[in-house]
Amino acid sequence: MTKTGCIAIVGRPNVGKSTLLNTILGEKVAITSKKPQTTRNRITGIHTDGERQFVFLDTPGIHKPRTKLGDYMMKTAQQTLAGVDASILVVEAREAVGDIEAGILEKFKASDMPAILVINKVDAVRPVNIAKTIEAYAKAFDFAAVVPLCAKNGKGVDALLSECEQFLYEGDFMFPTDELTDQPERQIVAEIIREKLLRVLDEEIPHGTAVSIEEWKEKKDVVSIRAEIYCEKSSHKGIIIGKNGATVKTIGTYAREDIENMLGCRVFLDLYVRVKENWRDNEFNIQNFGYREES
Ligand SMILES: Nc1nc2c(ncn2[C@@H]2O[C@H](COP(=O)(O)OP(=O)(O)OP(=O)(O)O)[C@@H](O)[C@H]2O)c(=O)[nH]1
Ligand SMILES: [Mg+2]
Repeated sequence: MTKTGCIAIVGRPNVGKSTLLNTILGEKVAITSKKPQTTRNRITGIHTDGERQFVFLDTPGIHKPRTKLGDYMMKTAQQTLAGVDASILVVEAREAVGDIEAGILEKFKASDMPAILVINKVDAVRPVNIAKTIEAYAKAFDFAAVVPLCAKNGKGVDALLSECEQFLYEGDFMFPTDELTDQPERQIVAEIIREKLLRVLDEEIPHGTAVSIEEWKEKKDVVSIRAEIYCEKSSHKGIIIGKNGATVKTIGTYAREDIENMLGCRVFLDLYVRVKENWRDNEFNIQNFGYREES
C-alpha cells in the first residue's frame, strides 16, 4: 500500500527553505544564496522512500512585493498553500513571532492547514533561544510538531521526515520513484547561472537579473549551451561583464562546474549580457522569462 502527500515549505526569505529541500533530497534541485529572495518559482522536490512518496513544494520567501515579479512570487507562494495537504513553516530562532510569520499562521488558520514548525540554523544559535522560539510559536498556533534542525548539515532532518509521515494518505505515487524534481534540465541550468550571479555580484544587481537559455546543442559527449543574462541597466551590464570580461568569466566558470556535475558530461557555456530596462515591472517580460502561472 503506497502513501503520498504534498507538503509546502514556506517562510520569510533567507531562512533556509531551499537548503532544507536539497538536504531532504540529497541533491541540489533548488538554488540557494546568502541574499534574500533567491527562489522565484515553486520548486517541486520528490522524496520517495519505499512505500512513501513525499512531494515537497519549495516556495519564494514571503515578503512585501515592490515589483510585478515580487507580486508573481507572492502569488506563487499563496497558490502553493492552497493546493497542499500540509505545510512546514521554516523560521530562525527568535523570541517573538514575526509579522510575516504571524501573517502565514493566519492563512494556516483560515484554511485549517496542518503544519510543522521547523526552527532552522540551530548550529548558529544558543539552545535557550530555541526554547524561547518554541514557547512563542506554541502560543500562536497549534503545530502538529516542532522540529529544530540544521538544514545545512542535515541534523534533525530525519526527525522532520518522520513527523511529515502523518500527513501522507494512502494512494498511488504522483511521480516515478526515481524522479527528484519536475523542473526541466534547461530551467535548472538557468537557475544555476542565476545562483552564481547572486554569489558573485553585490546586493541589488542580481535581484534585477534573469537568465534565458537560447541554445542547447548536444553532440557526442559535450553539451553547448548559450545563455543570456538580462539586467535592468546598462551600468549593471558593465558590472556584470567586469574589467576585460573577468566577472562574467568567473560566473561562467562556477556555473559550468555545477552544470557539468548535473549533466555528467562536458559543457561549453557561452554567456551574453543584455539590458531590458525595468523588466521586473513588465508583465510581458516576466512571463517571457518563465515567471508565469502554471495552467
Ligand atoms: N548556519 C546555517 N545557515 C544555513 C542553514 N540553512 C541554510 N542556511 C543559509 O541560509 C542562507 C539562505 O538559505 P536559502 O536556502 O537560500 O534560504 P531560502 O529560505 O530558500 O531563501 P529565499 O529563497 O530567498 O526565500 C544561505 O546562505 C544558506 O547557506 C543552517 O542550517 N545553518
Ligand atoms: Mg529559496
